Amino acid sequence: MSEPEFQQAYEEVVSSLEDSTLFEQHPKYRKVLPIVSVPERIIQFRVTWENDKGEQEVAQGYRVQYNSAKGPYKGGLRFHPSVNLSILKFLGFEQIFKNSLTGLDMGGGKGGLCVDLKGRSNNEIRRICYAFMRELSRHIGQDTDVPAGDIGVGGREIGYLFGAYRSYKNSWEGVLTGKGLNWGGSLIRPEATGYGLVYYTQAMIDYATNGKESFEGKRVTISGSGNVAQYAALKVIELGGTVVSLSDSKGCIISETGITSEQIADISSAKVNFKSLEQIVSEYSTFSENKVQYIAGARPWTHVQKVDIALPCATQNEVSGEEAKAFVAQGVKFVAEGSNMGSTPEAIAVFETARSTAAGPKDAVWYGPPKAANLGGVAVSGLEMAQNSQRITWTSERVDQELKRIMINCFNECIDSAKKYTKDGNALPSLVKGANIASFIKVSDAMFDQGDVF
Ligand code: NDP
Ligand code: 8G0
Repeated sequence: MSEPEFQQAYEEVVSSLEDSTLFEQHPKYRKVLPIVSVPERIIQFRVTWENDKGEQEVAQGYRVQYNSAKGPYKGGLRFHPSVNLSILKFLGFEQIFKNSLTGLDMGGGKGGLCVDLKGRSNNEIRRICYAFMRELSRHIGQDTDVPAGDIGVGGREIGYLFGAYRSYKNSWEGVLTGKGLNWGGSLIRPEATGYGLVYYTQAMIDYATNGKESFEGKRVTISGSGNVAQYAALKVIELGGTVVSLSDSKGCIISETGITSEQIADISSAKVNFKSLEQIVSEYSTFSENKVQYIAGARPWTHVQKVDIALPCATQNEVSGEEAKAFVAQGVKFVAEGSNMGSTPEAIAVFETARSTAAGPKDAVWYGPPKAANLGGVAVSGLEMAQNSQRITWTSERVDQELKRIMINCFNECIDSAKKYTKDGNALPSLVKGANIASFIKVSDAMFDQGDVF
């Protein structure tokens, strides 16, 4: 079967490992690859509901339960017309390794539904979520598999999915994360991926400049305008940076002086109602007071100038090799991925070459891979599970502090593993190789201990 996205994610991990000294130093780890690449279980199911016109619709639902050596399967649900098994396998495979880097007890999984929710009524969205959970509820549970949102699944959908689970199973339990704050959710979960991405990038800046620079005064290009992009942008602004772009599936907005937090608040409320950036820019007063440029059908990358930092936060393969070259040419020094597999392999190669051939840390381009840079979301999901088990709620200060600690720990682990196992490690460590090696060792050791690999 042709599974291009999964193949791409798998090959990135394998090439990091093959480039390292891990297999030379410990040949047993090679045995893990053919085992860990096969999901423990894939559930594929029919989802059917009545639309607002009284017609029956049907769509394909999935849950890929990839690996449970380190804890219950954990990972989001994507509701998007592009959803297929290759995409969910790539996301599930990434999730296994990412989750191990959080330091919390979580396995890896991913699921979703091939559907476009855009333009559907609240009632129809509720019926779709209930129909999806009618089957999924047989396969998940707080100690088995704990899904959350992802593209197309936000707080509203998690509410309906949780209500459906509760009703079908007669059980109120921490079976989903990203829940409402008044019914078992964790403070800072909505913010976690975007905030964590910025904390990870801060650690990159710190390392490269020996603590001399920060987000203050930096120009940042961001793609996407959903959950991850919004909170990354707000944190960049809070830390004194300028957000020069955002985007959606139809186009991008560019602001030389910086998109404001008021504009982001308007985007946030309009996106729940499926408005495009083009509509938002023409309808909301925050955009008439503070003009931005809208470019239809384009990603922001080659339309921004004098940028220091790039944070892709929309979807997979949204940075091409050519766009990566344009970043390097204009002096971008930090790229960190909010989206999963945001960069193509060609783009990663461009960034990694610009790191390994640099004269020193300050001249290098630092590439923060998604399985490290965006793990803040699933990390706070793990903290939500911990709070649910204890039946208590932590303060936002405590969750935010834990999130920072987890992001910085993860950064240090990436650096340490790159130094220990890569040939060019000591001078300018590769974060992508470090993340792949560190996480592969953690997952592999758990699999050996439990007899998954022998
Ligand atoms: P949202 O659904 O909230 O937002 C997605 C954004 O990306 C929207 O602006 C959407 O545009 C745009 N987008 C989606 N698909 C495409 C496409 N094919 N081409 C161009 N633009 C597209 O999702 P999230 O913000 O939650 O997720 C964004 C990325 O971050 C994903 O890769 C996700 O896997 C990853 N991620 C999310 C985490 C989380 O906690 N939510 C955690 C870790 C990673 P439009 O509005 O037009 O639909
Ligand atoms: O919280 C989660 O399990 C979750 C949700 C959406 C995306 C991700 C991810 O790490 O990609 C995790």
